[in-house]
Amino acid sequence: MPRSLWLIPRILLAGLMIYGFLWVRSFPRTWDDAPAKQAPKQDAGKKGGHNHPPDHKAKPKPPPANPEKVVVSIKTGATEAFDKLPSQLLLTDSKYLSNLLLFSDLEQDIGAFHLHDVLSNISEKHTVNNTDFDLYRQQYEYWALGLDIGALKSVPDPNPDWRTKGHNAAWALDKYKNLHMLQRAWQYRPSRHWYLFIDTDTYVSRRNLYEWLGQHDHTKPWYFGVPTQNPHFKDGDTYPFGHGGSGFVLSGEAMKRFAVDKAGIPQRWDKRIAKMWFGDYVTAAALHEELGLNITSSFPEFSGMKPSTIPYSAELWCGPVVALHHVRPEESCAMWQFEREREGKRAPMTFQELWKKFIKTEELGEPREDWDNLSSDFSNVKWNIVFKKKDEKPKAKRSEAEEAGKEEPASDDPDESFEACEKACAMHENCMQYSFSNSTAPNFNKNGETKCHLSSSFRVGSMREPDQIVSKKNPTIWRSWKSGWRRDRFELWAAQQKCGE
Ligand SMILES: *[C@@H]1O[C@H](CO)[C@@H](O)[C@H](O)[C@H]1NC(C)=O
Ligand SMILES: *[C@@H]1O[C@H](CO)[C@@H](O)[C@H](O)[C@H]1NC(C)=O
Ligand SMILES: *[C@@H]1O[C@H](CO)[C@@H](O)[C@H](O)[C@H]1NC(C)=O
Ligand SMILES: *[C@@H]1O[C@H](CO)[C@@H](O)[C@H](O)[C@H]1NC(C)=O
Ligand SMILES: CC(=O)N[C@H]1CO[C@H](CO)[C@@H](O)[C@@H]1O
Repeated sequence: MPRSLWLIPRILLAGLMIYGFLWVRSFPRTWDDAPAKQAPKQDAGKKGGHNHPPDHKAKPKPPPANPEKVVVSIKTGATEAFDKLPSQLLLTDSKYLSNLLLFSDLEQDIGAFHLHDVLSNISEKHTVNNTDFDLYRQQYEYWALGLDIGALKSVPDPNPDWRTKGHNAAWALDKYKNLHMLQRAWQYRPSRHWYLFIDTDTYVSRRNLYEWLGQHDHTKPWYFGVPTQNPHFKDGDTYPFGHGGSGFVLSGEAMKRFAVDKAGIPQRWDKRIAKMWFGDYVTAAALHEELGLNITSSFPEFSGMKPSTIPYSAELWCGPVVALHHVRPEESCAMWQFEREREGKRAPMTFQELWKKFIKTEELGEPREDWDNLSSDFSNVKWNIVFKKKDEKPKAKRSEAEEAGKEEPASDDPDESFEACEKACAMHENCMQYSFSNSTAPNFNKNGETKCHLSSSFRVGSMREPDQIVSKKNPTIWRSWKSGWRRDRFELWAAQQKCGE
């Protein structure tokens, strides 16, 4: 063969080697050191979010986690199991059922599915004189006699407190489950890579879950969740906890440390739980005190929201949706259908798509009475706009125009009326929506308590009948809400966003 003919295969081979080298080099970069995205964000929950990388297309993606190595546990209770679990089970693809665990407070079967009673091994000395367990005993009696266990939903919390106002006995019993649930998840499905814990009203996009888990290292101890610090629970409850309904994830390594290296944690903690508030906090406290493990934020992939309550904004617009919360069965169904419609797409389902699918067509031109678009909600802190109230020195950062030395135009006090609040929104160029409460409500930011609440995120919210204010000071006041949107502004903004496929 003439020498010149050898050249072509040589060039091809060299090209192939360079390509292979680049491929190998780029591959582990996001794989090795756990979160591909960012360093742990311990207080992200307080701020309500984090800076999501705006552009996903540049990074090579690690392969998704193997579903065989991912355990999903759903926590329920006997008073709600038959109402709430069936839709979850219907919408779970049969290929994932072998790694699905159901944890409850009564040993039962729903069709072919077994519900494990995770309270069954708690020592009698912690339950016999503990009125929190009255419901547990009653449930068993009802079950043995064939009575309607669902009726026990109305049994009130036997040890009520103003902070847990409105909760029932089933809620009070729930906190004893968490640590036992973790232990049993390992016992029934040991040595898997990932363990996800959710509630019955959590919707999980399986595809996005496996992709997201694939970006993290399961051989390191991880506790992922939506870090929450309930403002009503300050005294002594200092650890941010992963809100259970939003879903929290433990890596195989964290679970091994919990269940094997430090075996017996649930048994050692049982005596402490009566004095603690709720199970999600128990989990965070035990992981911290026993393993030195703190929560890492998985917001907004795990948001604790659903399409109508998601704070649509730049922070999450192009990011993937892994888990939603407070999702009613018919809403889960709509999500499931949507995921099937877009099944062929290469890119993961994003928040932007949820907006287009579920919100874009909503009629939000007119303000709504008895409606709370959640402008002031705790979960909206990051987007809650600090504004100047009348007769007040500016408290916080002011807009660029103001900083440039211009006098703010003389304005009404936004708290004066709904119309004044609407006007205040119009004057803040980032304001996407506003809500007005007829008595002041907290904003969880520097605004303190106001009637007008402005937000730079766009949320639909929901009907909200006037409700009685929960406060020690003035328990007789009723508060009503009215909300409005700047759909024009938001659509303009949305049209300018490019997420990249
Ligand atoms: C409960 O305790 C009994 C006796 O100690 C033990 O045999 C059993 O394995 C335990 N069950 C679970 C699920 O931990
Ligand atoms: C439960 O209370 C009864 C009556 O006060 C007492 O006799 C018994 O010792 C208590 N049991 C436990 C395990 O504390
Ligand atoms: C975990 O959080 C606590 C505060 O709650 C902090 O003191 C501690 O240093 C954190 N530990 C790690 C390993 O980040
Ligand atoms: C707010 O509106 C509700 C419902 O209309 C009413 O019952 C309540 O008295 C009002 N509260 C105040 C402080 O005006
Ligand atoms: C559907 C929904 O999320 N409704 C919420 C509206 O806001 C109030 C107070 O923030 C919540 O209690 C509701 O659950």
